[in-house]
Amino acid sequence: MTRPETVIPDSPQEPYPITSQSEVISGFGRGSAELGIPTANIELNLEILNELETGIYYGWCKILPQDKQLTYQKRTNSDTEIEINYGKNLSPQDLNQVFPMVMSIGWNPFYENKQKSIEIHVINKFLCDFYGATLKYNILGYIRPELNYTTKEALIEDINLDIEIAKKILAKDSYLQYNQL
Ligand code: RBF
Ligand code: MG
Repeated sequence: MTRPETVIPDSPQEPYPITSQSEVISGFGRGSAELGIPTANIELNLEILNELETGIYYGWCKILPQDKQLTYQKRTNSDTEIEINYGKNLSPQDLNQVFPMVMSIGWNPFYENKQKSIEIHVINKFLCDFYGATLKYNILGYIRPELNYTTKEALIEDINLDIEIAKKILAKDSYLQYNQL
């Protein structure tokens, strides 16, 4: 399938905004390492997220640190360990800001995941990760379905296009007014 054109409504339409919050959990570690586009994997903890069409969405998000003791956890399917720091390494600036985000819901056909996943790429340059933190977010619209690709570079190119589309939409007043979380 080729990438369909994204329809951009003048303002968020039903069923948006969908507002929720989830814990940042460990993923495969591919986003940062392989694609150079880190994603925060979150728990699928809301039935409406399961009912949404799989694909790529945009909205706003905010990181809420948790007051918990630092721990370590082994990734599934690999020997690497991750630090569950609950967002405590982030700067005050990163914690008091609402960021634009793109969200991927589905099976990542390029990687043939066996489990449905939800990942958020927060559009900002972070100096550290934030496993265990809570991500509060609202979804305001849909960009495109999940696609398969013949190369990793083509996937990266499409994700970068999603990011540009999301930034452009979210800069409109009718979307900007939702950036309070
Ligand atoms: N994976 C796919 O297999 N097909 C896609 O079309 C696709 N689109 C994505 C769009 C965005 C904005 C993001 C953040 C991720 C997307 N992914 C897609 C998921 C990507 O494969 C995943 O983030 C990495 O494998 C890291 O888990
Ligand atoms: Mg990830």
